[in-house]
Amino acid sequence: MQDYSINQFLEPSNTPGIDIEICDVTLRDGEQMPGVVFRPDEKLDVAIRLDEIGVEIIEAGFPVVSATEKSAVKNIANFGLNAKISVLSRSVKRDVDVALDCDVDMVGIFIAISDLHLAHKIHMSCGEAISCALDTVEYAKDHGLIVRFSAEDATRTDFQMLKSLYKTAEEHGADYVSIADTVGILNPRTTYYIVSEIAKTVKIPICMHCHDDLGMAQANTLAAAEAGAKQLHTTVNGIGERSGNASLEELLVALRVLYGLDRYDITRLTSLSRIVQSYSGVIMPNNKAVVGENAFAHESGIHVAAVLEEPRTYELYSPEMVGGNRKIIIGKHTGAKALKYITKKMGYELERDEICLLAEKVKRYSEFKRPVTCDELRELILGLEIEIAYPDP
Ligand code: HCA
Repeated sequence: MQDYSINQFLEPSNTPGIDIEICDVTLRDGEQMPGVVFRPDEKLDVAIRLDEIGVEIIEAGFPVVSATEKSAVKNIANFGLNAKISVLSRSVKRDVDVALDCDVDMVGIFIAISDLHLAHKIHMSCGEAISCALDTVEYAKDHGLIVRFSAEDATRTDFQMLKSLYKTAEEHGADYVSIADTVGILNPRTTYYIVSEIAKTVKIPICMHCHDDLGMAQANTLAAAEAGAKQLHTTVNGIGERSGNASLEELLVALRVLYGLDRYDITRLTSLSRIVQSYSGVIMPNNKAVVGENAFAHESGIHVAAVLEEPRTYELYSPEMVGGNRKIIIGKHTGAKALKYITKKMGYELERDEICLLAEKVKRYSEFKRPVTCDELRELILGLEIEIAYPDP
């Protein structure tokens, strides 16, 4: 495959080596997006596809939510995937028992000790909350589970308290500590600082779970990786609570293009995105990176002419790399070179003056505020005047 990564800034000092694993939470946090429900067969299909990409951990659900959820998780856990299967658990032993019934490898046990959450959600003192969490961590460890201990709302929790909580969780057997930026308050700089400081506090690996309320989930997740976070949380298409989570496809492509990490099969990303759009009903905007309809679409005459000669002029990475397609759009900005190329592909050999005439017609029709379709272009080539209704205002 063609190397698309021509980047003068990719010096080792600018892009430190990173050692990460992905924990995809589409089937848990993704499904918490209002209105999203995955059927058990859909959950299994998504889990298989995540496994084919090479995602190391799949958070398959929150099994205490319902009997159907529990059986869907159990089915995934017993399907024989390479990925470790994890579930979310509150800091109560009953949730761990349900996780054990599901035959999962790992459990993410969470508690919030930010003042806001203690006062207005869990209605406990900080000491009580910590003691519930630690008991649950110990219980899960005693029952053979890999334990990720997560401080929910970590990024609005007093930092000394947070560090001491992580240290204590490590002493109680947690295998990972997890930073949940539950309301997406971080930016890359603060993320880097927090992860670096926590890395000085605990020896066990750190996980980063980012939300996108300020549109920085993706950048923050990368900053966490640069600061030494091991486990990065993602969802397909970035779906999740409110504005969602860091998106799997954007993260894996950034890791590939900027950090040279090539162990994931990212050619499967576009098809996975389409499947999740269909199962979730959450349709991606055209300009979504990597998987949006426009990710490799070109209309401007200048761009198309260059892309036809050398795609890297206007594509950072190739559509093939992520299982997508390049599209040349015919519209207001279309130039002669693009029309020559397209009409040739359609089987026409047009002279220069015919191309110029066609370009004028295309510009006129594009005033209807949408691209000209191939059928319409054919009719224009044949010299027919075609009827196009103006779209409703
Ligand atoms: C939630 C919980 C969580 C947990 C994150 C984690 C969050 O809000 O439902 O497992 O680390 O964002 O705080 O998703």
